[in-house]
Amino acid sequence: MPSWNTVRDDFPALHQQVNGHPLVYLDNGATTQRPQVVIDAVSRFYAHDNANVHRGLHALSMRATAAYEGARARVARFINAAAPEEIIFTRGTTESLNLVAASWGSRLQPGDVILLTEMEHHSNLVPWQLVAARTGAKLRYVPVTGDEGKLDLSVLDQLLTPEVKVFAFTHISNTLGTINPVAELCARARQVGAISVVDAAQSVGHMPVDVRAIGCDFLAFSGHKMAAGTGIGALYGRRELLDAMPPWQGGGGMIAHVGFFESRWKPSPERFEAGTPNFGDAVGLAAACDYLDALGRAQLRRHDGELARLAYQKLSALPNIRLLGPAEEERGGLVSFALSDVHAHDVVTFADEDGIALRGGHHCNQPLMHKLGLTGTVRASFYLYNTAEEIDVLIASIRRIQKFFG
Ligand code: 7TS
Repeated sequence: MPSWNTVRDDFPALHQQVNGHPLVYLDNGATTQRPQVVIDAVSRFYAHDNANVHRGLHALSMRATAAYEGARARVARFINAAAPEEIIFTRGTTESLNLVAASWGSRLQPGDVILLTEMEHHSNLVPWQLVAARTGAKLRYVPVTGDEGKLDLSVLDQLLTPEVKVFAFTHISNTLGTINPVAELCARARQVGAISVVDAAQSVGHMPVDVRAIGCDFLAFSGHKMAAGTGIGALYGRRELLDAMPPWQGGGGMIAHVGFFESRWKPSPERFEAGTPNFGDAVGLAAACDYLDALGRAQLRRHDGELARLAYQKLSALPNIRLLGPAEEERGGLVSFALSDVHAHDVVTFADEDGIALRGGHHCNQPLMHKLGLTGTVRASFYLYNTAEEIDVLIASIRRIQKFFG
């Protein structure tokens, strides 16, 4: 049972020096660190139970299959899906969103509209551009209000017309930190008969997420942003939608019957999992669900939110700084800012000298950056093991950078 007092001890990667300083890891928006229990779960699986899943009647294959399907049930419980069959394992958020766009999106026609927002990560933007080019559907965007970084919902009625067939949006913006009112957006989509797709990459490991309370049709996330391994993630989809969707990749594991000229598909989730899946990391993802739930995701949300608020306050006291995103409680666990006359990459390089891991750049939000007249920002993103003391280290480092650049 993890405890808040000893939480840093659970993460071996945190205990190291970088450039002669204790590591201050503030790049959790890109990927989080893994606790030892997750590393051990994966390593135990490979050491004892490793075999391909669904393919054999021998003991190890049965154990591996039970572990893989157990992980699916655990992930379903983590987001309160109605059934394990509503969870498709993927490589992560990007693959989950590509799956929806390619498979569900294949029914789109000229005249149909895909509604997105200006704060989407490229992975919830480019797959829809691809499907729009293939089908003749058009793209529309809910605008962002400016530096404050909220969705301008005053124009939603004009945008969300009956031609809209899909409304896809992020739960938490990876650049602005904005938490969007996802349940309200899903309800609005439903009113015009559109499906809703939620990008939960930045939310699912940071706060309670309940797909039935949100009322979404699809929800995508990545294991590596919630203390699990890379190359594993999931797509949640409502079962009746999944069962009516065509496969998007063909291969072993997804078929009921194959002839030389035609094949029939298994139901969901197998239909969407062609080839050998990443079962080792699925086991790790289930261990991460256990770990995060033992800490409590409501507490996690409070912790990350408080650090972000503290960082926002302290940064806004500095001169020549432009802060993005909402100042108050609709903010997730990150802060994003630009210093006048210092390039984001220089800030990241200087902070690294102080042992601090940040991210600088467009964060895969190029259209948003263009709209805001920025080439990039510096981002500090927090997780359960970060502390208020680390924010002081960050502020001291930013002061040093500002002094150096005059
Ligand atoms: N959606 C959001 C909101 C994200 O923040 C990211 C990754 C993705 C989708 C894609 O996730 P993936 O696991 O499939 O790559 N965001 C970031 C980031 O902010 N810095 O590095 C990756």
